[in-house]
Amino acid sequence: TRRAAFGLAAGLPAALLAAPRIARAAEFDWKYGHNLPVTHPLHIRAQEAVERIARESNGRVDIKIFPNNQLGGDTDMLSQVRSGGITFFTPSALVIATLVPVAAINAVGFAFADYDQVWKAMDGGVGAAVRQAISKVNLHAFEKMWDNGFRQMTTSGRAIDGAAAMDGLKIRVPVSPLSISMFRGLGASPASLQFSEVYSALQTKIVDAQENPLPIIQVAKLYEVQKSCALTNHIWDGYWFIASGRVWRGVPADLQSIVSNAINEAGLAQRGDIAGLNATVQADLQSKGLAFNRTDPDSFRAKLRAAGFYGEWKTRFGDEAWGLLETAVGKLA
Ligand code: X2X
Repeated sequence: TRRAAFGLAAGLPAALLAAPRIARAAEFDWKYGHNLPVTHPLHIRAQEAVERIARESNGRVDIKIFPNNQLGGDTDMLSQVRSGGITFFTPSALVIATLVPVAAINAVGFAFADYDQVWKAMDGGVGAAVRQAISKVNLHAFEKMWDNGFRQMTTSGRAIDGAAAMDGLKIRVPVSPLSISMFRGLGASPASLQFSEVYSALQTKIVDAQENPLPIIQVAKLYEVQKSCALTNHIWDGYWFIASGRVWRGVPADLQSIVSNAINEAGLAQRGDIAGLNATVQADLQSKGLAFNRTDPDSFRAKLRAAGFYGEWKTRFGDEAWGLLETAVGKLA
């Protein structure tokens, strides 16, 4: 909401005069909601960006962060950012795909071999196509995608040692048609739940398994309710930093560039944080009792191919988007 700035009233205590951000209302007073604990690099770097934006805008922009699903789960925050109830949200590609189907293109099973391929695609043609599609539903996506990570599978039951172990596995996946299709293709029994419900669903054994990048398993303490982790790297997932299109269009160009620069640069720093964590997080989770095993991606890929997964999603995404992905990663289907 845009508020008129008012001058400092005479007689305010000196402490308030010394802290103009507190003493006067900002011209732009915005809310940003996300689904992660405050210990995750996404929150930490977003917090830095918010402080930088306040500073560089001389207090004209005040963004308040609501972390950890305080405003509701992903589905709720997605509708709030569409209605303008909140100004910013960071949905995973999987989640925004419920609204913008092509946004799930980066999550095609076993598409990316490594981060070089990921950032080449997401900072290049694939990311540009997705942002274009996001703009059509009246949302603004900032240019640099933030890292969630390569997703790994954990379970409280027997270790997932290969694709055969997927048969009948009760596994939580995000609210994502692609995830449901992929895990059905692997023979599992997937259930869509918002992230806000995952810990308790695992604890009460509503589901036995879940899949997420290791930094999330760490900060959300999922190791407390899971026994083993299969390093599958089955999906690379990232977060789009999005703004309400209506609000964004009303922001003067000078402030747009302050906000965009701060958010995009924070996103690049956040990618570096996840890269750093990727080097240490497995040892930390092991020390907390989570057992790890490697898996052979070929057994999973073969099962997906046999289930028609690649053919189906090539059709659903369309030749153009699929072609952009294949430009980055090589032939898929
Ligand atoms: O819900 C999840 O699993 C998470 C945290 O990875 C997403 O935001 C998709």
